[in-house]
Amino acid sequence: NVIDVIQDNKRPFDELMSKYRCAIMEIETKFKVLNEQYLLQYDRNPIETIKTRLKSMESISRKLAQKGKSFSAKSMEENLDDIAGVRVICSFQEDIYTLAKCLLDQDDIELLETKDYIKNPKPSGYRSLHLIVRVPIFLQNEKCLMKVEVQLRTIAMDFWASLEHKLRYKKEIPEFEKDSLQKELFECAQMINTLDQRMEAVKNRLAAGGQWEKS
Ligand code: 0O2
Repeated sequence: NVIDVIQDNKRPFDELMSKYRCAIMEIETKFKVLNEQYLLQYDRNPIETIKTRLKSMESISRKLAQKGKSFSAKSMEENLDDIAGVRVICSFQEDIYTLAKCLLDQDDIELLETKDYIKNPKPSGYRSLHLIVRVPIFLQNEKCLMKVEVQLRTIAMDFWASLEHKLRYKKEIPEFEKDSLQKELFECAQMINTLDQRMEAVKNRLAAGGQWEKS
């Protein structure tokens, strides 16, 4: 029982979760700094919002059990990559790749894994760029390297994902209705991708217009 394990020896769990909270702060600040600099250079913000979350103990224990791993602080650190999560909601698809590159070019960031669900969407229709990175955090007497899952997506992709997430976790929907809703959401994902590309094209035309005025 998870509650018993934590209550027997709470300290290692508290310390580990605190380190993940610090790692989230580090990554969030890096993106805020990039947003600030981009604004000066290009006169617009590439980031709409940043959402952060620490995985709940309930969800951590469920995931470890699914993987056949024991529940302990050490096991959490070794077997899970997404305890700390930072979701960066961008204006355009192009911003996603620009921001990812800027983050990964920083010399204290180590890339562990990339999952590009924009170039290769999931069968559900899900699109986002996922990066598993390691970032250092500096405590009073130690430096720790912590894993963080960064999800980068456009506003439109986020709009789709939040509704699809609700569908997956709503247990009272009958199976036949779930299938048809999944199909509908898959088609919406295609439309959203088309929309993202058209908006990107409009943005590029507007940017080109700016150059015409100057010349
Ligand atoms: P939460 O509450 O967002 O944390 P993993 O499950 O991480 O071991 P997987 O499936 O390879 O292995 O990870 P992946 O593909 O990187 O996806 C993990 C996270 O991406 C999910 O976290 C969701 O946040 C998001 N995601 C992936 N696929 C979908 C999808 O089809 N629809 C939506 N809405 N989100 C998706 P969690 O743990 O499911 O939940």
